Amino acid sequence: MEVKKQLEALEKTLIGKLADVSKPEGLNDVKAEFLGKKAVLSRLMGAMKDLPSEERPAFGERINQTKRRFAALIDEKRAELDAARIEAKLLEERIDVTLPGPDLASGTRHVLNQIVEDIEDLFMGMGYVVKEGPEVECDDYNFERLNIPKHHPARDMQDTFFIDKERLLRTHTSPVQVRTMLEYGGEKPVKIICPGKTYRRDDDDPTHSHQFMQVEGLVVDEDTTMADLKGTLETVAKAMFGANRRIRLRPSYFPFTEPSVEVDVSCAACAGDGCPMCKHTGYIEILGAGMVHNNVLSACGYDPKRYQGFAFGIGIERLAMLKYGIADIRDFYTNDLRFNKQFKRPGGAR
Ligand code: 2NL
Repeated sequence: MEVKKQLEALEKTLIGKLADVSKPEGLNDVKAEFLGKKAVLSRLMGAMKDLPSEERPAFGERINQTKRRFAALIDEKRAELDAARIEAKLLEERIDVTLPGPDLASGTRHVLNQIVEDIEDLFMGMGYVVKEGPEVECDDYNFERLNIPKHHPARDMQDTFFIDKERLLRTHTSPVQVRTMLEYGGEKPVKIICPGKTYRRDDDDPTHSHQFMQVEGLVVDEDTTMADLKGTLETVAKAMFGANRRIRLRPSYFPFTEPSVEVDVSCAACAGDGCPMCKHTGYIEILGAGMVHNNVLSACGYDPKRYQGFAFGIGIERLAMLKYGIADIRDFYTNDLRFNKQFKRPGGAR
């Protein structure tokens, strides 16, 4: 039983060495030492030929058993080390997906565009289509078909940026409505809003800018009345300034509407009682509107005997100044980030 003891001692040595191995590569040396050609086991196998032949099978089997056992111990250790290596790698590469991301500097939608887009959303919800058009226009669409006759003061060089005799920078977005009526061919109902940049020859000061934003609206159909206009504008006033606001119409004059009105909204600061904000009138003017002039309908291909329409024009800067208490219109165009960022909306751009 000398061999048995020897093999048991060998196994103990192997287990001891395996315990010291910390990397799979280290197992190769151990394997060579215990199972290689020059290993003790191989030498014992070689010594088998000196044994009496009847003892050889049992001896050989014993050695082979030990070989399998050693190989199994080494494989086991290898599997253990491989698993530990993967575990360590996973741990090292672990990402905590619940950590907040870095604070990316995001821009701010310009306050004027925010208001324009709010108005677009409101009107799209009422079935209007948003129409845009060129900023360089012809006299015909900007003035002539809008019942602004030759020699009208609005056509004066003083008020309009002319490019040449025929072309100019549009002074309102009305030419987009003219284009749409012509496009629709005098047959189908019109229900559009037209946002965009407009230009007037003004000296810039706290309340005037040579470039400004407008949203105009136009509805043309077979039974359109002033009551439709008033209800629509009330909806706008409540959406822009709050559900408790009321509106008031005052007679006014525009060449392209008849009758024409100026629209006031009840003062948000004093609820109509009168305060410095509304100059003690209880109301603040927010837009102009009216029923589309028959001459305009005719000039744009719609039969005034069959069709009526209403239209309105909103100056976006003035609206924003009222809504946010901004004193100088030029603040919109200076692009001072300290100004622009005040209108950042929570949760994203809109
Ligand atoms: C204002 C007044 C207004 C319109 C614009 C319009 C357009 C067509 C036909 C008739 Cl195509 N009218 N637009 C009508 C009334 C007033 O704007 O003070 N805007 C700032």
